[in-house]
Amino acid sequence: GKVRVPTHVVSSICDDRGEEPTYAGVSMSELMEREYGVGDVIALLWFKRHLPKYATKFIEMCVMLCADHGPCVSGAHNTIVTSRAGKDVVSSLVAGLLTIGPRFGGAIDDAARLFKAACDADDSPADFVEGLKRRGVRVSGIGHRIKSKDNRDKRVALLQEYARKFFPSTRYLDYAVAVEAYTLQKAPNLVLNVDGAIAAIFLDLLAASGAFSPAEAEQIVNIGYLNALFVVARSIGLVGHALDQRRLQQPLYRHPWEDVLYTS
Ligand code: Q5B
Repeated sequence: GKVRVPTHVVSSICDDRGEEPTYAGVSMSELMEREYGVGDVIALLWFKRHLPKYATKFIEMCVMLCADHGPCVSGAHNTIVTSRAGKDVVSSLVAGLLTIGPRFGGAIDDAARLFKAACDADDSPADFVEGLKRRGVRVSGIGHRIKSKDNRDKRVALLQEYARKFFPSTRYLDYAVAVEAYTLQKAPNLVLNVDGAIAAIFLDLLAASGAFSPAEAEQIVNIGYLNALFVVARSIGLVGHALDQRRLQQPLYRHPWEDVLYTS
């Protein structure tokens, strides 16, 4: 019989060999005819399945609400400085993206891992937080530089409101909010932040939408799909910052001496 020549690449994302490319078997024409959105495209390309409307809308909300958070955050600052150094859009974008990590925007995966393990084990919020403290580990998804108990993050409120209205279960979100109630007793800025809210609600999507098996949910959390949502979202804002600096013809950035404490 026929023997398949071994391939050097295995890919399950997009098949471009036919008349039109397909995303998880869905053709470009079908995407247009059915008026699918970016949430559907992410569902097809990343998770290789259709997700219910409330879930794709949630993904789109994450992208929209995380698209930008002003010029002062780590990512935008790096992008602005790079653009002002005369670099191209791609270099400026990448300079900003490289700041996304455990402290800034990239705490979603860790928050999901921590909330999932603790909630599944029925750990009380106090045991969860104090246990991490003993290990010298910060609670990912908790804490913000400018948001606090009295200056809530509207993005978090909007995401929570949406999940409570449309999700079949908000068990993980409820757990994250209980953790926040505990951490707020320690300091007013230890709020559930946008990374933590996305993490908890995504866990609810994985657990209760019926679209994923428990093993698939576990794999998605372990591989690290969720920080990628922030990466996709913030790329929109970072490109904006890069182009903005060019449009405004901003000169090379140099940090002022008076803002540096020289200790040498
Ligand atoms: N402490 C976010 O800290 C921040 C603690 C904690 C236990 C915690 C911090 C943190 C976890 C990572 C995370 C996502 C670094 C944030 C985002 C997107 C953004 C950004 C924007 C956007 C802020 C002071 C004292 C210390 C700490 C303790 C702080 N956080 N303890 N668990 N989670 N969070 N990141 O204010 O005893 O004095 O040593 O790492 O979820 O990135 O808009 O800016 O859209 O762009 O700088 O929203 O919370 O405070 O580091 O000086 O800590 O609080 O141990 O205690 P701060 P620090 P002690 S959302």
